[in-house]
Amino acid sequence: MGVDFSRRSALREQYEEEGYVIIKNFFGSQLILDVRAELAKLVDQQADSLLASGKITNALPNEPFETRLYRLYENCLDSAPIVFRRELHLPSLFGYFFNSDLLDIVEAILGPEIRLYPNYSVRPKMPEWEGTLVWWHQDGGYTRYWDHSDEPVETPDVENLRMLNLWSPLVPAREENGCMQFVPGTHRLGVVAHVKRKYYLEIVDPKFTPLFEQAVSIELDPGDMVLFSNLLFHQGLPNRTKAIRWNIDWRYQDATQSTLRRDQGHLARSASRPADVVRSAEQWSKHSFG
Ligand SMILES: O=C(O)CCC(=O)C(=O)O
Repeated sequence: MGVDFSRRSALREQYEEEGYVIIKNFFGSQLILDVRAELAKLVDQQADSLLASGKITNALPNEPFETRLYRLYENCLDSAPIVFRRELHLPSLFGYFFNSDLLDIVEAILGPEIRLYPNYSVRPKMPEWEGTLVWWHQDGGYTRYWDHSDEPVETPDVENLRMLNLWSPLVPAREENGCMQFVPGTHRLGVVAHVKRKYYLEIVDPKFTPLFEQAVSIELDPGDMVLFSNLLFHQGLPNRTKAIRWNIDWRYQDATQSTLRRDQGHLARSASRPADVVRSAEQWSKHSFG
């Protein structure tokens, strides 16, 4: 495909203005099928362990990808996985995380030294469960207050992180099944205070809450993606359907900076350390989370 220089500049301008930019039809249908097939194997493993623990008696092998994990856990949603992370060193995900057309766009925004930040997830957003309700927040809020421990820890320098978030659905994401919402332009506000909720952080300062009325729903189809700032106010709506809203989200960072974490991520582009760049699906599947 390839994204030419003037298109990359236009995307960058829109990203800087609004704090996000949507790109439709970016990932191909075969890649999406491959990812879904590999994730279906993770769901098989979940079914096996539920069977082994006696929590279910039927592994529902014929249930579709869109519903199986939910049906497996519907009587014990509290123990359902909220995200997959360590499991994501799957060959197909190389096609998302290290996609060279995507990295060209990322390079236009972050510069030539790029790492995949050590925070990449697949979220099976379940119907009707508070554990998958992501309140209004900035990702920078997590980096500052609550990223690598159970308790909030104040981390300085978050505003200076040159970081870019990506989100792409594996099923159509609509308001009804819990698509994300953004408040355009809020990436200019710096990192604001967040409070800790049971599962997530939330922005509750009345100085900022009127901004939520300007929320835009980010409805996307598989293959589409949205790039957004780690400072943009965003939330995930409740999933009011009976199916799972599966998505992938991941982040890139200027690799010359500190991750502000113990984990160092994985190099995606580098002129200074070319030997450390992840170059193939096979290599990716041999690495581990971190
Ligand atoms: O997927 C969602 O509903 C929310 C995801 C999110 O907040 C993020 O990717 O930063």
